[in-house]
Amino acid sequence: AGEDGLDGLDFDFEQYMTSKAAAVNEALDRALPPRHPERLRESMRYSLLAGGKRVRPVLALAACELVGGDASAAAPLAVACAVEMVHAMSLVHDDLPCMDDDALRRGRPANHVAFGVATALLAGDALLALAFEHVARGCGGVPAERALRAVVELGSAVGAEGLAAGQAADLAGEGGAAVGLADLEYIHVHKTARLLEAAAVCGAVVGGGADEEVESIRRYACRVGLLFQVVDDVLDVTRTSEQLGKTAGKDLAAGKATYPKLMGVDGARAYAAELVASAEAELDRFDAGRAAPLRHLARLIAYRQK
Ligand code: GRG
Repeated sequence: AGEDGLDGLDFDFEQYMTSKAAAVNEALDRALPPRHPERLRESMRYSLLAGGKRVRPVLALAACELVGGDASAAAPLAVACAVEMVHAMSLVHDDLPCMDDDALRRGRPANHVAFGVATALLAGDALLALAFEHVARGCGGVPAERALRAVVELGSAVGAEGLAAGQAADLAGEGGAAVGLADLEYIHVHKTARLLEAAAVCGAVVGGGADEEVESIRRYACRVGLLFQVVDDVLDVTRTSEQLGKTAGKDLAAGKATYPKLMGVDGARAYAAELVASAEAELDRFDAGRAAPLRHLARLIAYRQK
């Protein structure tokens, strides 16, 4: 593959991503209209509607199309919006003073800085509840068994087997507990990969995917989630050494465990290469044209330079 790793992929991913993200943004705006401009609602809209690459919803829609579903139907759009609502909730809560205590998110004041801690907490709670309400409302057109599977998938990705578990493990590490490679993997699988997995699985389930197809898509998404974090850690090191004397990456500065620290930069690069190859291998069973968006996404994450 060439420098950007996209050789041989004749597909306009940027156009795909832009048009899918636009459909998601419109649906999110409809899901949470500014009808009652009270503070709680404003705070929810602040974090749901301004910015964000919409990777998770696009993954849900692409997985739906991969199994032959219609991504413009109500159910796929509903699960796509729901995963973004959960993601927005997790960012709002992650930034709170009792968690990561970050004042900035996506280049502007974090939700609790703009609206206060109590409102930010409630906005996160309300976004989480809305996610499930939204799936239930939007899945009327798919068999009830599939709608229920989507709800179970989303719930397990958020709860004590998902985001909340990952965050708890991460906080334990910050509290001084030793973090080895297995712990680091646990944190990233739960904090990052599980929601990407749920996005892809829910899209494929409501799109009518067969069980083996759904499981391939699950493995693909889990590997892409880990890949995202491994590459992030590597870029943190290379950026830092390039800008010696300038700001170090936040995690490095905080002395947090990272892949390069635990396996060396070359080891982490080799691991990333393994992850992108094994993620892509899961797509081999599908029609090449339909798999192109997800193949592209995996390579963009693997070969990104910032
Ligand atoms: C309250 C049940 C409950 C759970 C919350 C706070 C928390 C538990 C979990 C934290 C999860 C978290 C913040 C994970 C980091 C995930 C990550 C890779 C974020 C960055 O995602 P991007 O790059 O962000 O897709 P954009 O801004 O593009 O949306």
